[in-house]
Order: sequence, then structure tokens, then C-alpha cells
Amino acid sequence: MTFRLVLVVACALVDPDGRVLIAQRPEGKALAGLWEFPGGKVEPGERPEQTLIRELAEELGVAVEEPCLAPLTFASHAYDDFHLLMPLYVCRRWEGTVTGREGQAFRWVRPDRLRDFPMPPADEPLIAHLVDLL
Ligand code: 9L3
Ligand code: MG
Repeated sequence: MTFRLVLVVACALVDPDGRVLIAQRPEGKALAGLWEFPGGKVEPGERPEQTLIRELAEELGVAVEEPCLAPLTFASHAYDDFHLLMPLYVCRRWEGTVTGREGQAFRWVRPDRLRDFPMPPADEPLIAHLVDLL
């Protein structure tokens, strides 16, 4: 049996009050309407940390700094047509103001309230790690 493995990176931006940013996947994308830790697919030739920097600039208009980037944990999920592998990074320092550059909604949420938001199946198991960390 073969399967397609897709590497996606995701980031928990954490503000000085310990709240975590989640963004709502916009209409027209897979899993539209669900709340996620922002990020996206690693493109050929990219290091995952570069992907994270690129995706957060594209989606949220912020510049995260490489030194703050180390995976906290990894998520995986088997979709119908591919297997997702997704490291979660945590970042407390960035430049710029978060903006929904793709028209998406976003919210800053206390870790113990993250379960109130419907998330993609890969993201849900990550909540417990954030609750432990923060
Ligand atoms: N995905 C799931 N949780 C996340 C992210 C950033 C992505 N936190 C899933 C949704 C898509 C795939 O990974 O099926 C690729 O993501 P994107 O490039 O559409 O953001
Ligand atoms: Mg994305």
C-alpha cells in the first residue's frame, strides 16, 4: 500500500498574557470554517522553519524570528487521500500586527478555552500540549 505524506507546519503564536492565536480557515480552502493553528505546506526545497516564516507572513502579516522556532510536538492525521505530518511550533516574539490577510477571522484564546472551537482533527491533540506548556 502506498500513501502520500504531506508535511505541514503550524504555529501557536502566544501573546504576553499567554493567549494563543487561532485562525478560521477561509471559504474555498479545505476544512473551511474550522479554527486552526496557522501554517501551511512545506514546499520542495524549503526547510520547515522557512515555511513557517513564509506562511505567517502570507496569512497573518507578521514576521516570526527563526531563533524562537523549535517544534514543541508533532501531530499526524490520515485523511482520505493523504497522511498529514505536522510539527507545532510555539512563538512568543514576532514583528508586525496580526492581520487576517486572506480575509480569515482570528482570535486570541486562553489555552483552557481552545476546546470551545471546532478544529481540524490534526490540531485537536495539540491543545493538551499547549495547556501543559502555558
Ligand atoms: N491543516 C490542518 N491544520 C493546520 C494547518 C495549518 C493545516 N493547523 C491541513 C489543512 C489542509 C492541509 O493541512 O488539508 C494543508 O494546509 P493549508 O496549506 O491549506 O493551510
Ligand atoms: Mg495555511
